Amino acid sequence: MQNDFFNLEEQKTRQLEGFQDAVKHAYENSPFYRRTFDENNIQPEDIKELEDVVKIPFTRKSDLREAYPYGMAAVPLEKILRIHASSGTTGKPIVAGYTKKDLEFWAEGVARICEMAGVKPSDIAQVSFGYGLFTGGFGLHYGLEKLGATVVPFSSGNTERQLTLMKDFKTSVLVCTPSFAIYMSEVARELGYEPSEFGLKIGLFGGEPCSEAMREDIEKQWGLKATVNYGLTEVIGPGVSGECTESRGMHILEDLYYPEIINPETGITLPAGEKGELVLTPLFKEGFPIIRYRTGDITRLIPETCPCGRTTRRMDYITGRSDDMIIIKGVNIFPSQIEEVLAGFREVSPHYRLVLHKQKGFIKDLEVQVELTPEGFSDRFRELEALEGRIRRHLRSTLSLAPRIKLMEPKSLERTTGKAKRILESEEL
Ligand code: DLL
Repeated sequence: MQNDFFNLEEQKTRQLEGFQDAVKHAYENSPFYRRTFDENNIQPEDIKELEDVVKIPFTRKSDLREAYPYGMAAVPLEKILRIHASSGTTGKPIVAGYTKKDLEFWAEGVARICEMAGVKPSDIAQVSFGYGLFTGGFGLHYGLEKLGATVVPFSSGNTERQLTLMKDFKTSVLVCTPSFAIYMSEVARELGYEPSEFGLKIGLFGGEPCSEAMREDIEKQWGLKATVNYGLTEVIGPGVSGECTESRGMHILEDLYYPEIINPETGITLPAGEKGELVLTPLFKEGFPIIRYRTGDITRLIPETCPCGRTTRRMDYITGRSDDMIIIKGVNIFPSQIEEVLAGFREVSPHYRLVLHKQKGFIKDLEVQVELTPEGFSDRFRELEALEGRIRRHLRSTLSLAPRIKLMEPKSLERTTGKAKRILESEEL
């Protein structure tokens, strides 16, 4: 298996060659890219060095929607062995098709991510991501198998049974979204178990943001080492980047994926270390190649090398999606900013929801619904009112806008076995 300790010069050369091959393959085999490159007067030979990649136009989610279902294919369909899709909230799903080679590279990449997180062939890993069109279940499954771990392919849902088998099978690695890990610990306690007695050692979490407060909560509840990994269907699925045990950002498998950070408004590449939108190009993909894909995810590339010694660059934790940005009365807000403020209050739990009250399509008001912890809960109105006031003041100084706060009883917000849905819209007349 490829490791993540590269000679940096060799790495650059390999990336350039990988990028050139990816562009050539797309141009020669994908009608979509042939058309796009021709329209922009670009030939694969124009990419002579890595700096030239900016000549190539971005691929956007809308391009993939329009190509539904097979418009992005660059091989005859009989060479596609598997199809995944991501639903999103609106519009047609995004479809991804994988050849045998794509599946092999994917599994190898995920295996490396798991190894970085400290998973060993002797581990028993319970995959509690959904198996199906979502890439999480199958993606982690084949990567863990490739690593040699024992895989329990549970899929999501059925929480009580998950817990029973976890105990009986002596599961050591839990694989799911961070919000499901929190929910499982709550259910475990309700059933009279102490989560830390399950013996879990490592958590492989991903698919949605995991704030520091969530991570701490999960580690404390389960007594495990939580690691975060990142990926997306359009590019491959999970396995684009993942944390080593230093927990200081996610190492990108740079021999497989070429990262760039751009200003989401201008599309211009940002200097090293600055925060912007992540653009990714997988360098090996045969079935549905994708070049310079605008992920919508906001992060930065960390310029310093990691104390673990791996030479692959790290990306910081995702602070939001460019399309998650809420604009109220001219103020730009990311849900992660609100989450950070809430995390500073020990009286509230990591469960929250943002309700956008809209009028004629515009956001008129923002309501932050946040659940109290059992310790934070009080039947004294005055205490709750004071807490509400403090949260509101903190949010106002961070956001320059004071949202409505609604304190909710413990365990009253809906729990999820997959990705948490934090934003709701309500149209007022
Ligand atoms: O969520 C792939 C995946 C599965 C990654 C399991 C890791 C583990 P999609 O359903 O296409 O694919 O959703 C991709 O989810 O663009 C991000 O906005 C978000 N996302 C994924 N991982 C993280 C993460 C999978 N670690 C979208 N932190 C991406 C924050 C994440 N957001």
